[in-house]
Amino acid sequence: MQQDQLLDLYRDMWLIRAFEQALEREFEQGGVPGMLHTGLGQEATQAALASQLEATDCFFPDHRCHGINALAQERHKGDGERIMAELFGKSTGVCSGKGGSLHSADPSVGNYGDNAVEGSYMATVLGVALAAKMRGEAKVACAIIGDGTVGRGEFHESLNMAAIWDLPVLYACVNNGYAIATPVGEGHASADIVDLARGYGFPCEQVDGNDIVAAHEAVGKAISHIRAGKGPYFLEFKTWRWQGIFAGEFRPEAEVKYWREDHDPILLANDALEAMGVSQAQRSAIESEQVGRIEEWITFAKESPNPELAKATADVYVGWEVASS
Ligand SMILES: Cc1ncc(C[n+]2csc(CCOP(=O)(O)OP(=O)(O)O)c2C)c(N)n1
Ligand SMILES: [Mg+2]
Repeated sequence: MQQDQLLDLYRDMWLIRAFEQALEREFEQGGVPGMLHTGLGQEATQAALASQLEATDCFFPDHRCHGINALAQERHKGDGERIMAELFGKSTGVCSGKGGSLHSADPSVGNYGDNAVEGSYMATVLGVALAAKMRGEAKVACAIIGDGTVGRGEFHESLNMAAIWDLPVLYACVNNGYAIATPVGEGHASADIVDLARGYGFPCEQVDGNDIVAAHEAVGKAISHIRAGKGPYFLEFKTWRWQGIFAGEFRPEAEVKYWREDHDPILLANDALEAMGVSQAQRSAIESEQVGRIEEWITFAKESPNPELAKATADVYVGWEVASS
């Protein structure tokens, strides 16, 4: 990978990390409504996907994808701050503050949104892919799912149908080792999800999701395959989420140390940049620039107005406004 490209991805990863850390801080102070699942630790996987999906593609983010959502806004419309505002429930958010973390969507940048039912969009993604195929569009329809989703029936139905109809689907399975607190090897017949996907007969690959160079290359290869009309592709990203589900750490100390200190995606990219001769000062400047930018997004979100009551049902029901009493 060229130095400029790695620097761009490093910048993207820092945007995600700064976003999630600032959001976590604000959440703890009570400023962010609802629940919060962060993508901390998964920045390389997210940057690899966000940097290569076009606005005319489609992706269904999962509950840890604030980073991908923000990067998609930023890259295609230059308004990443609207994802932050959405998480704060403000009227300037991409869904006017009514979507929050799980329902942030903006199809104009390819973001078709998540919902609270894990795995449900494994079915929906087929519809987008089938429509694209029937219209002759070179669209990639991407479903970003956690390892936990693999236990849902829709996972297998989706892979099977994509295979027999040869649909342009990119399955991006983020295997962070746990669903809630269940280790992946206890919840599924294989701890390597790629083994379960292989039976459907299309290309499947497992990649180190914390290695931005490897993750970026794998996504590029998968997208080229799909755009060439060769059907679906499955990628399993091995990664780890910093955030547990409950307060306190439930994972073994050595495991935490490995992922947070020895195999952190940003530190790995930092080392790769150092090896390319990028100075510490330049790397630190990227970090400060992104941290500063995110603080501006936080201010924007905090200072934005709440949604108006009169618009509470707008865009909720198609062609039907509910009168507010
Ligand atoms: C159908 C369904 N079952 C259960 C839940 C509750 N739930 C929310 S997150 C989660 C675990 C998801 O694990 P995984 O897909 O591995 O994602 P991670 O949080 O590890 O990124 C569960 C079971 C849900 N949202 N939907
Ligand atoms: Mg998981």
